[in-house]
Amino acid sequence: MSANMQRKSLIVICSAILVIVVLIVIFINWHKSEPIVTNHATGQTDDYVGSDLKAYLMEEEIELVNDLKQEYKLNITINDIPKDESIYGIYANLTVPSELEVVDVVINEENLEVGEIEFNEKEEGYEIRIYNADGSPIRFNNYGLDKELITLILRLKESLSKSITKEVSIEAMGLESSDNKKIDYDVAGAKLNVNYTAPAKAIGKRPPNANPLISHKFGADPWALVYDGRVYVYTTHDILEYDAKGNIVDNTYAKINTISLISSDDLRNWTDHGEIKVAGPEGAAKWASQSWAPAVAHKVIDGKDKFFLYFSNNASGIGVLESDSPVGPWRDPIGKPLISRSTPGVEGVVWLFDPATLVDDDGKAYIYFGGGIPEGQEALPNTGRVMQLGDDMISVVGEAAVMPAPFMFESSGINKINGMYYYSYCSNFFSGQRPEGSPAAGVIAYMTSSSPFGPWEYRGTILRNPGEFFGVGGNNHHAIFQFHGNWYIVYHAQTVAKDMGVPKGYRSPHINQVVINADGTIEEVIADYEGVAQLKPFNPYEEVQAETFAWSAGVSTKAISDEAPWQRALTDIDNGDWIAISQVDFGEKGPSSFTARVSNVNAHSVIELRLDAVDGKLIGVVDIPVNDNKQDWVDVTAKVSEVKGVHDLYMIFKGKADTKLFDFDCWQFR
Ligand SMILES: [Ca+2]
Ligand SMILES: [Ca+2]
Repeated sequence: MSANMQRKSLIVICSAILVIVVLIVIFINWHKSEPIVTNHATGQTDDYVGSDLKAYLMEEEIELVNDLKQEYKLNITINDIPKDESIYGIYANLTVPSELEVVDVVINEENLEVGEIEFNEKEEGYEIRIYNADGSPIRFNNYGLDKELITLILRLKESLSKSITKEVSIEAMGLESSDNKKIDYDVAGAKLNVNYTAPAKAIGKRPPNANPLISHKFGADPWALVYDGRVYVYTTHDILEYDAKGNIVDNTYAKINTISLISSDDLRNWTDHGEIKVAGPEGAAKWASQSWAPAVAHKVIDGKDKFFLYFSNNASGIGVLESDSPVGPWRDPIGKPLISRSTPGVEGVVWLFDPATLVDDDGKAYIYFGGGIPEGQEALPNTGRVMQLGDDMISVVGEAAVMPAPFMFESSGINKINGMYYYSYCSNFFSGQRPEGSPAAGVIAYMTSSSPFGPWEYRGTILRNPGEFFGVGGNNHHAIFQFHGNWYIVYHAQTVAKDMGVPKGYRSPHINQVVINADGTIEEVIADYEGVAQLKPFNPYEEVQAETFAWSAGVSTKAISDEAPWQRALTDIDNGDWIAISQVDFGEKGPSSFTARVSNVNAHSVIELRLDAVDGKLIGVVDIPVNDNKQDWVDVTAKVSEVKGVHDLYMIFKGKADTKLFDFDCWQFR
């Protein structure tokens, strides 16, 4: 045979097979269309003409709530009852996942009059039998309609620790007529999914810790500004860098051109104000390519509050932005670096960066900066500088003076404490011998003086390297500030990155308390995850920004105003993500309702309100329907059960899997 003939034969054979298969399928379906009920007692097939007996479950899906008291109702329904038979029993075999138990079976008395219900647990489910003890027939009402026969009440056996997707199904169901004759129902459609999505895992910052301050984004080289009862923490906005294959690589700092800003009035719950666009094509200072290590000063000029943000354009100069508020908007008042290579007195400074500012009691202001090690001068690099700022805060006066800081590396800090000037800095990583009384490698050390320009006396170490406390080292950077009478230090550590498994130079802001001794020395800080105590309870009865929280998992924030990008909403909300607010004071009366403002609802969602833990007591469930005008912000309200006193408040977001559920602007209890 030629190849051509072979191909033709093959086509004929395949076509014949296809025709046979199609005929078989048609034959099977034709027979299927006849309702067939098997009589198990006789083995014969009874044909209930015109009836197609089906049993099903009314519910389509159950989304489990991790609450042992929560009950789930399952209605077993049938479409018809054979009219010519007396029925003496109803039986059903159910498959129920091991996580659930049937706690009760309730007869629907509108449809059914019967005395006895038995339900027994068996392997992977339950057997149910319904009958009258005296052997009389069961009375059915409402012939000809769908009949909800019985309702199963299910509950969780124990708290769920991980996500599940399982099935509840009726394996068999039927009626017992005279002579033990069984009439089976078609149960093919009598199944439903039971789902539970475990809350997402907190990374880096875990309840009840205060450190790191946030975990939904990074933040390095922190600076703290206290204004109007709040602490504003400005940080270098570390962002993950990837190689061509999508792997996270070491932080080069090259892509950082924004400054991240968060604030708090209790040091435990932080509000995300987003990022300040500082350098690069979209930044306020387009001449600059990077924005690292900020310092921010507040000064009243001509009776008006003014804020000045000093930033490092990599290590080649220091710029300044100006604003009327601590959050923005920011503008560049001079359009060039404030401190550059041409500034008098900066010769010999290796790194022209890391500013720190002090506005003195007399209104004069100073800027401290610099770093790096000239060849062979590790013990006394003399690369730190101090300069007086002009009254306008956007100019410098005179010549920069040397800061004689032993083993200086970077990260200048300046404070006035009890009339004394404290200059603090990070020491270098020189591996040779250090004289006794010198700072160790990568620690925050300090000197004091009675004048902003010195002479300076070296006093010791304030904070050792983060590697000693958190098992992940790197550079050390800090700022010290006073708030409500106490002194604190903000610093960074790679704690979130470590928890993510990528300790590659991505840093997170931390806080610990600083104790100033009576003799003016500073007690060495023991850095830890626990951090500082919450300064006051959180008020849930005023409008709270949803971008305010102590702990979170899986969420991020986004600007909701072009003109005011610090006005934000919680976004990237997936099924199982959550936020938690620390020490919420519900008072003695307690709230009756909770309202949330949401938009971009992409799927029917809920917010579970829980106390004290991600699987703690459930006090309310906010139902969030899909709204027609997606972009609009709408208020959704839920009743809440009794709650009094102080609790951590958890908001767990639930809804369709693999969907960004909604955006969340703010909330309030009433
Ligand atoms: Ca998410
Ligand atoms: Ca908001």
